[in-house]
Amino acid sequence: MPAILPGDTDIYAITDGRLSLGRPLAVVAQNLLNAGVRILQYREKKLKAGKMLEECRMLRHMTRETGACFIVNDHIDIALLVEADGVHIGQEDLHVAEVRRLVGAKMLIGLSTHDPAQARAAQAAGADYIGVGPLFATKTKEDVVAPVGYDYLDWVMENMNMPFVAIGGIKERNIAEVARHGARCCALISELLGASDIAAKVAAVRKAMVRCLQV
Ligand code: 3NM
Repeated sequence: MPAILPGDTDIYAITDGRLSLGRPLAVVAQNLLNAGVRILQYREKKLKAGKMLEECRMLRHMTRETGACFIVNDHIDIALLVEADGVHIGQEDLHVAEVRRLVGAKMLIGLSTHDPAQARAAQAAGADYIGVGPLFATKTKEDVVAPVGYDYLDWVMENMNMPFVAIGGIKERNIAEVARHGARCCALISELLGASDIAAKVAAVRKAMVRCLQV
């Protein structure tokens, strides 16, 4: 089965143990997957590699059971070890071409981009999808660049022909506007993980996205 890309679904969920209200990763992930989330990225910046591998093995198992796409942030070695569907990297990580040499043709490579030049370079280098953001201010990512607002998203809509995921400060309250600007797949971290009822939040976010498309 080919891996699901951001263009194929609405919500791209990303883990962060520090924002999960103390709930275990297994519970948070199960809630997200039960709510129908079809792309899950493991993103933990402060854990040791051994722990990350253990957690990724668990998420790989859970995502296989539900047919969801599993992406590992930053750690190409762990992505390979657990046979993830993809790896997501940033501008300061290994170049996409080098990552491709390591992971082969089948594994998806996602690259965070923050401006048009980065988007074009990502496509030229063979990335399978790009992150487009941060749309709004966010406290979730350290060393994050200044919000790019809708200008960059609008530019991507007009000029790029590849799957992308909008990210950065996206909430239930602003996702309709993001969708109105053309985003069909949005990544939300604090909004989903910080919800006391994750399934209800996923449903509400979806509803807000769909409502905007019907106007
Ligand atoms: N990447 P929240 S913004 C992980 O712009 C990440 O590339 C970004 O978290 C980028 O939904 C971001 O809590 C954090 O704002 C998004």
